[in-house]
Amino acid sequence: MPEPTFPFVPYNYRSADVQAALNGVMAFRQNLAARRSVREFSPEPVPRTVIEAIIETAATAPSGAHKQPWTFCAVSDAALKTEIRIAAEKEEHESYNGRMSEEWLRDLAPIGTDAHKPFLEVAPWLIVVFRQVHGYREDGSKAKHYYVNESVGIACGFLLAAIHAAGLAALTHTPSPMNFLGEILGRPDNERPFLLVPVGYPAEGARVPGFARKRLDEVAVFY
Ligand code: IYR
Repeated sequence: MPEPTFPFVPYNYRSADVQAALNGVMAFRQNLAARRSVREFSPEPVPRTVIEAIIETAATAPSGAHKQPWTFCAVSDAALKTEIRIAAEKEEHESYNGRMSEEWLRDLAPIGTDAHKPFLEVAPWLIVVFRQVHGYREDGSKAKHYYVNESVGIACGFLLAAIHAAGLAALTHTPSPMNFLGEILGRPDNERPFLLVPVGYPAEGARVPGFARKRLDEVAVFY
């Protein structure tokens, strides 16, 4: 290995023993397994401090060459949420009425989604995650970013886990196409919308599809 130029610091994070490892991962698994995508939100406000802590957690994700190629836009402003809803529903309407294949519509039928997206106005926060296709140096020149989709995807996983840890619910929403998000939020030209995540408490009486997850033997192969 070449001599690193970063100042290196000691790192000795580890479980005490196998039992502690199992206890740790089982508790984490049980907690994460209770996370569900929610489409019916309560309008109950969520303090900005909670959203800040959630975003700080997401931003601990690893990234290509540690470029941290993400921007998290947290929207609670009602007028902006309305603007986003109107633009999203316009695109979704086109999608559900012609752009999506028959197979796609059949696959979504069990979940019961349609072009109607009230949660974009009802949820107290919309976190819009942008991926930075490149960065800008102080002098305005372009800086390369690496593995942007992988990095931002991992950060979004951390984001969803943090939202759940805060006792809140979220939806991974991808209106398509979603260029309108950069326009409405006035984002710079190096940013592309990646994911739209409404955050809040589930509405009273909210329900989610009663589906099961794949078992270990269906998702893992050991060699
Ligand atoms: N983006 C659309 C359609 C949609 C697509 C998939 I794949 C889903 O898992 C759910 C919805 C919408 O949000 O309705």
